[in-house]
Amino acid sequence: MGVGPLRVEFSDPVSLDLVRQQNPRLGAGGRYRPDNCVALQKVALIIPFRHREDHLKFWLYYLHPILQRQQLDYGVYVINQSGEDTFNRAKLLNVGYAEALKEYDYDCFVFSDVDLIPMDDRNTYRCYGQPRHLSVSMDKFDFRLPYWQYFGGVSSLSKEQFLKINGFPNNYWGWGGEDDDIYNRLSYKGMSISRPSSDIGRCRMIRHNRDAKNEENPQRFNRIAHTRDTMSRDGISSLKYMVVKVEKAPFYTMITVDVGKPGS
Ligand code: UDH
Ligand code: NGS
Repeated sequence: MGVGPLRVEFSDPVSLDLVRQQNPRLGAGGRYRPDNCVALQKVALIIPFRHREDHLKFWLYYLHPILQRQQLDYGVYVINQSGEDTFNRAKLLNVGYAEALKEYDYDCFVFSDVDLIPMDDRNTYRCYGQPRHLSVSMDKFDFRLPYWQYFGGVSSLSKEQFLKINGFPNNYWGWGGEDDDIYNRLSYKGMSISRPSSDIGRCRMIRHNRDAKNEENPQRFNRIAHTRDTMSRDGISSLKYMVVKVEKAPFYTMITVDVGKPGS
C-alpha cells in the first residue's frame, strides 16, 4: 500500500477543501477504518496544541492519506490547551490518552507534535514490541538523532507500555525536558526504544519561532534528575484536568482542556 519517499514542503498554504477532496472516506472527528480488512491495531493520534492552526492544516493534509495507506483503524485527537498560561506538552498528551479511551477501545497511542511531517510512508504510525520513536531523522537536525536518548517529536506507546510507566509527567511547564523524562521512565522500567532506519524515519519540521508562554523551563534539569523517584506518583494515576469543549471537526476531534498552571 505504501509508496515510499514523499515530497513534503510548506511554501504554499493548504486548504481544508483540499483535505476534504483527498479524503472522501474519512469520518467525522477524524475517524477512519479500512473497509477491506480488519486493522491489527486501533490507533489514537494525539497532538498537543495551542494557536497552531496553520500547522494543523499541513499535518492533516499530509498525514490523513498516509495513515489510510497504512490501513490503520485510527482517530485524530487535537488536545488544545485553554487559556494563556504556560504550555504543558506532556500533560496534554496524558489528557489525550485518557480522553481518546473514553471514545473507543484504542490499544495504541501515537503522540505527535503538530509541526512534524513524515517523508516516507513506510514509517508506520503504529505500536511495536517496545516504545517507538518515529521522528528519528529530522531535517532540522540534518537528518540525524541529536542524541541517542532523544525521544521528542513523534513517538508511540501501546496502552500496556504507557501504563507500565504511569503515563507521562504532569509537572513540566514550558519548554524542554519532558521528553527526556519519558525516556527515563521507559528505561527505568526495563524497556528500550525501537526506531525505524534513518532513511525511512526522515521527516520535516515546519519552521516557527518560539511560542509565547512556552519559555524554557528552568526546573527541567532538576526534574529529569529525579524521574526515578517521582514517576510512580506523577503520571496518568495523578492526572487532573477539566474538559472545556469537545468538537467533532471534519478531520479531527478537538478537545479543549484546562490543565491548570504551574503550582496548581
Ligand atoms: N505547541 C503548540 N502551541 C504552543 C507550544 C507548543 O501547539 O504554543 C505544541 C505543538 O504541537 C508543538 C509541540 O507542542 O509542535 C512542541 O513545542 P515546540 O514546537 O515549541 O517545540 P520545539 O522544540 O520548538 O519544536 C521550540 C522553540 C524553537 C525556537 C526556534 C527558534 N529558531
Ligand atoms: C534537549 C531537551 C529536549 C528537547 C531536545 C531537542 O536539550 O527536551 O533538546 O530540542 N532537553 C532538555 O532541555 C533537558 S530542540 O532542538 O528540538 O529544540 O526535545
